Amino acid sequence: MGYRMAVVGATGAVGREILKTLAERTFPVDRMVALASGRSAGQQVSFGDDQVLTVQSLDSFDFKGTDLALFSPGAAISAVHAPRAAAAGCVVIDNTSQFRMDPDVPLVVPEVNPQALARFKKRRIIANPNCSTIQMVVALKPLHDLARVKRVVVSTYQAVSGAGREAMDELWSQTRGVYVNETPPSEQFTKQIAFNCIPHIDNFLGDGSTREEKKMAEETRKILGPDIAVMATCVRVPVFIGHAEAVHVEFEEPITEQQAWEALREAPGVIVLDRREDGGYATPAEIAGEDSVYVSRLRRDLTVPHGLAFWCVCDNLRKGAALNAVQIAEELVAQGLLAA
Ligand code: 11C
Repeated sequence: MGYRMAVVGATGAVGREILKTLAERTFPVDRMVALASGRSAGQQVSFGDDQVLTVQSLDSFDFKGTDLALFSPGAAISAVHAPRAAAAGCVVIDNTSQFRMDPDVPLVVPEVNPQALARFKKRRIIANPNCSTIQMVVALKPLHDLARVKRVVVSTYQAVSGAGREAMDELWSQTRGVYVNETPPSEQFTKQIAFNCIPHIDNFLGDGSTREEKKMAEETRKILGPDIAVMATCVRVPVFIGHAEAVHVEFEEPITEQQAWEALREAPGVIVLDRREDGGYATPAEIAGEDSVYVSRLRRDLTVPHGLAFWCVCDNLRKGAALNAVQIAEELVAQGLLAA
């Protein structure tokens, strides 16, 4: 028995990864429909080893008879079409920022707060967190269970794929252009991304922070605990796939490095790669295509009473987006919340 499914935003970087992940994990699918904006309708995307799907227009698609839709089309499009799908009886897992802070929409990372799923029935929408939040809360959860996280200071090093396929193309063409003295202008980013770092992801807010930084703080509180203080600086770096984060954590209670190591080694979705020697840590180039959150450079932070610092890296398109969405679907099935 399988589900009648749709993937919305099927031609984008995350949409394609969702199709690939569903097939790899043999999610039970009876019928798959690929949807995108009218401009992409007619394109073809592959699903599994043997299916080629012709992309249909989202605008004219009737969600009646679709059990589950995984959305990744951009927040403005989800704002219109996710409630429309839900009203037609479809369960929506939305990968955009549109519904994340809605109190009636659970924001779920299955390794961290699977119990939150039970609240999805009011709107029939479940939100997938931002990629930079997901990897951080997966690593923080086992430590929070041990000693209660009080405050987090995080600096991110975010791959261009977080900004979509055109952004990946821009890094490629600018990098090549620098060598031949013909650097193309920046269209996807506010400054040159090749051989550079840009301390600006998403729009600026009135207090000098950016929306990406605000998302990390608010989403972490919604998922892990309402009292956790988060200060984030989010930076775009010239990496194609794999976000990295330097995370500094202050805890309510004492916690030793040994306790933290052991808890992280046991934690679902986490791989500790931490040898205190040259190369004994994970980097984005090595973990692209992997499912886990890699934790390295774990050490004490002696500048606060109960402090630890670590480095974590994760494939932002997989666990940061597509895989987490598919794991939410799997969790819905496991909890008996998804009728076929
Ligand atoms: C980036 N984290 O790397 C963003 C992408 O709120 O879903 C995901 C934006 C979001 O640019």
